[in-house]
Amino acid sequence: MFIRLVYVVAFLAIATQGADHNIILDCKRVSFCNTFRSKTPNENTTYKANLESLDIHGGVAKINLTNQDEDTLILQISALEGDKFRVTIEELDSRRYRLKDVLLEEPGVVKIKYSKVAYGELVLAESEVSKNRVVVQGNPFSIQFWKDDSIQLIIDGTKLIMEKNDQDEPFTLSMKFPNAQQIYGIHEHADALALRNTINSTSDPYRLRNLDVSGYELNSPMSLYGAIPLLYGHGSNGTSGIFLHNAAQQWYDLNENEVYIMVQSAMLDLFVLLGPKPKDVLKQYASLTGVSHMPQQWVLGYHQSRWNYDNQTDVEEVIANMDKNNFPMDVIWLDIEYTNGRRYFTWNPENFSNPVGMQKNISSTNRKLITIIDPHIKVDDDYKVYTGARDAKLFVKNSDGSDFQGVCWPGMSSYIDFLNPTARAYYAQWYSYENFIGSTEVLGGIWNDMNEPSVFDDALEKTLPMDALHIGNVKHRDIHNIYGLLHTMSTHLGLLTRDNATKRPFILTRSHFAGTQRYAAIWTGDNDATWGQLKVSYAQCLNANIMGIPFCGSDIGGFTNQPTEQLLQRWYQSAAWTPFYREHSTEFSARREPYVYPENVQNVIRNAMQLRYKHIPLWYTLFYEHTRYAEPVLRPLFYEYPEDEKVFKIDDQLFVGKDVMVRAVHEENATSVNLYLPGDDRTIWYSISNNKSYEGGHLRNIPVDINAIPVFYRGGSIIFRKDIPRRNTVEMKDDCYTAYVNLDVNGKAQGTIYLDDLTSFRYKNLKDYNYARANFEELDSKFTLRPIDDSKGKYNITLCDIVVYKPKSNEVIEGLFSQEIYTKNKQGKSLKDIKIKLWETIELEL
Ligand code: MIG
Repeated sequence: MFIRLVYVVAFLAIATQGADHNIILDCKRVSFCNTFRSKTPNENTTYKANLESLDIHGGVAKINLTNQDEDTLILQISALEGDKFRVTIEELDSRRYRLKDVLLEEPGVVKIKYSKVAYGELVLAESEVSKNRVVVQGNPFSIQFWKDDSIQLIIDGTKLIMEKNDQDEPFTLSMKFPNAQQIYGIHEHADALALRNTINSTSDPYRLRNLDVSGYELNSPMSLYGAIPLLYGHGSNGTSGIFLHNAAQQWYDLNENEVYIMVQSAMLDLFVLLGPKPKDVLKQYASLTGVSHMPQQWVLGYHQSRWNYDNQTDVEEVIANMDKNNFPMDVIWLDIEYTNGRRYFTWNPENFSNPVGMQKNISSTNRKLITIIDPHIKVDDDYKVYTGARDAKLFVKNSDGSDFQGVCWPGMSSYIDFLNPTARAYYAQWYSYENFIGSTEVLGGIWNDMNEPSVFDDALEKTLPMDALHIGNVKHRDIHNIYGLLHTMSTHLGLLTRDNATKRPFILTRSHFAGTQRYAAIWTGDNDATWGQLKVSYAQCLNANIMGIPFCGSDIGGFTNQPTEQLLQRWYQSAAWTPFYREHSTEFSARREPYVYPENVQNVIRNAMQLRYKHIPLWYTLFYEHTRYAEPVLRPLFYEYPEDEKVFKIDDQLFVGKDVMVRAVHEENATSVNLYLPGDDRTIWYSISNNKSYEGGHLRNIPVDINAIPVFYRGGSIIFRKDIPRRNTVEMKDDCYTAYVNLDVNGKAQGTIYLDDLTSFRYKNLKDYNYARANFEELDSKFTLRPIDDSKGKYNITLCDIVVYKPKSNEVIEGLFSQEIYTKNKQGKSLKDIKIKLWETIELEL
């Protein structure tokens, strides 16, 4: 009780004041950051590359770096399949930690067979005619990465520092993207998508160190819950990237196209992604860290959450109220209070005395349940999850070898050492139906929170101490940023095993790292009920998407404090276009389920939610395309229009796939909003919010009212929707589709549709899916659906109708567009009566 009170008070204080800078460190208080930020190597410590020392072994080039102090470092360069290079630098006697668990597999090496030294430069390539080359300059030491005839990246070796002291083994790395006009990436910060300059400013560098930051601040380089050390150097002439494969604390100082990185410890292991377009960089990155698997379809519906729904009756009433008021919903969530004293994998015997009965009731309405499971384990001799881990020595240790203990929600707790595969397997088996007593299939997913990990009584930064030990005496310092990733690996294994790998696990995680996309979705944590937080949620999820994690969302309304009705409505409208669509709020705010509001507010929210549900087929197809092409589901404008400088800083607009563009309304009392329509005078944007079409290539000011935010379909696209309002995705299953055909200037349009069994891995293991391309040409009014590949699925659909959008005149900069609705084919047969086998080609004449 005491602990609870303390944190209630702390929480309230934090919620109103922003983050606590006594607890969260800035660069000045982190010794290596403070010293490195202003330090450059001197005459004696500057490294040169001894080009004569070149030794190519197994296709990998090794070169010695030395300075006048007679320190020697080993530089290794390898060329990788798919337009990538890898660079490592370490001491001769290096004992630096080599990260495991992050990469999909050991990347395939392309052997370096060509090397040539001339004029103090060494050229390395697969062959003399290779398009990808590395040029190492001896003195001054630099490494250039070439693609075709352009330098994509230069590492400035004269700024390299690599040290060892009692606590740390920090290093620096300095680089420049010659083609770049803008740097993007290094998730996760509450800042603009287009990163700011931090060098020579009062700002700290951007920091990556996973922390439980309550009350996080906007426009800040302060680290949040996740870390993805991937960065894009982007310009209209080309894009390339780097991925620093290192999970220790790190800081990034930016200045135009230059990046200075300061890292606390572990290996300097850098992947260079040669681009040349944002799409290529992302694909190169995904080839290293993987893509997400398909979510079950219900996960794309609406999620209703709250800290906390108090008891079984509360849960059932929320669902009943949603139904009574016609709000669609797929999932109800339970936060920490459902457990017996925050002992995860148990139920509170009073308030959740009949979990099985509750889940039956949830299931009878075709809904699912998701519950929270955190990584800290209550120290309690009567709690088997604890005693089992303690006896098998599966907890993180203090530096003296005893089990680490710290305070978290349950009181004194220990922390599973997820670096240890045995510990992952141990924790995983608690998810089984036998061990997690009272759980059933209706428990469709798991929420992993507090996994930075959060430790309340740690005075500095509320997490595990740097010198805590993991298996093999690995210092926590070296793997801190992957603790959450490892936690979700274990949970994923647990859910897979629980259902004999027949169901796609769904996990929501707060902490994340590169590779998290393989296991989990993320949300943006404890945001606040402000307009600025609504705006930044787009930037954060766009950034997550270009960092390879498509499944992202923010707490609708803001976690802390109370949203105004207007803010809440705008949030529902904007979040409908982010992959993860959940309302969630802290126990210190008033209830905010949509039905507690007056009817006019309810109507706006209901419309937003229904618009989301109408587009479920689009979301589902986009997730498939992500698995197949490693394309993000949400895309910033620069991703689709990389040459157009006008889009580089836009982050309150986004693309869902490539055909839907949305502008969040994040301004209070807006009666109009400015937005940019990319493309040129041959591009048409159809607004589904005001039924006008617009020409591309212009900044526009567009009137808005509370009923809708601007949403556009791209001319040339076909979008499949299910327009009949239902209570959830399950009940939409057999509904007919409407194809929205959005003609381009040539009277043509194209789109894709994907279908499978919605829940299993048969799409992956047995090719049990259908993926088809739709085509429409105005000239002959023919609508064609053609299978894209030789998949084995046998899925039928029907079309309720086909709606064709077309500008009224040929030269419309802005004007109402015409809509033609076809419900029959030319022969007069109702479209609804035509069974479309998605594995065959079908032509409909309209
Ligand atoms: O310190 O489980 O971000 O979504 O409701 C707060 C209680 C702990 C933080 C999560 C929030 C969740 C809350 N948790």
